[in-house]
Amino acid sequence: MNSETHIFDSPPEGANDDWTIDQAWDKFTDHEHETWDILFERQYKMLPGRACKAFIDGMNVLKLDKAGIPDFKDLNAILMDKTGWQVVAVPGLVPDDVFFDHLANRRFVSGNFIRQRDQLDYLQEPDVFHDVFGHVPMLADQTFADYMQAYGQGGLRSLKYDALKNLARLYWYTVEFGLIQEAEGLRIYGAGIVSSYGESVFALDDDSPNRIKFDLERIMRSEYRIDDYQQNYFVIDDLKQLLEVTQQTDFAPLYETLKTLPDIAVADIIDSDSVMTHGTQHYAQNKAKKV
Ligand code: HBI
Ligand code: FE
Repeated sequence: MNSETHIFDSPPEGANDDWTIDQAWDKFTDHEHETWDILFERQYKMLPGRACKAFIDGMNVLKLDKAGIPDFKDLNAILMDKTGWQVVAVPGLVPDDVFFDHLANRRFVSGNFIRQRDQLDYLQEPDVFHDVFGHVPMLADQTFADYMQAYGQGGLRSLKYDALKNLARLYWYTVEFGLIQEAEGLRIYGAGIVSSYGESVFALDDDSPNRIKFDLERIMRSEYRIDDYQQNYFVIDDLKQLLEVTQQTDFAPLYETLKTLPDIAVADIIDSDSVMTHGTQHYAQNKAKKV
């Protein structure tokens, strides 16, 4: 995800050919389980009125409020039954084709480590808290689960069209930083927001970012920042919209069109945007990414 982060060319020593490893749940120390509990406690309080319904339902059905780092065996028993997804452990970032292949087969990869206590808000690579707390609840939703698989299949195809850059932006602005308009108000479904203490408030309450209605082509032209909170968020009407637009779009001609259009800079608004909240954009700090 982060281009500065080292990615091995082949699976490291001890990993399987598909880059997975044994979670070795018994090997996590009490200290590491407590780190999960600290992060969980802090985020859990944030969720009511902020996280979308599917996320809250997913947390509950997966029993993520149980103390300690979840044992994937228990988690997968419920998740598999619900939507046919599984969580598999990997050492860290995996190559794009490997990542997409797992998604296309309804497997979500999770980093098999947890951040240090002095880095509760800062992460270079996704750890088990970001991957499990942030991503897995949404995978208990049938529509979102299908979207993630469709995304993985599309990801594999995008490599053939040399369009990874465009498709990665779709992941970024939906799966990681997506907002959803629910009847009760604006809510978070993106894992990068929901697993971040600061951004879960910023994304909904701060007056600096723009909140723009979801538009597939627009998103695939949009640059993003990995070192700070987002300045543009994209808002879907419901999860069905994500799945349908992904299934119904013929991406091959779209990629051709995209190659003729300029990229859109972070924080920019274009004429065709349906802007729900115009940001003040006074929030321009160069701080470390908060995950
Ligand atoms: N590897 N472990 C891991 N987690 C990711 O989120 C991830 C990855 N490799 C590649 C990747 N993401 C990107 O291709 C996506 O952002 C599209
Ligand atoms: Fe993520």
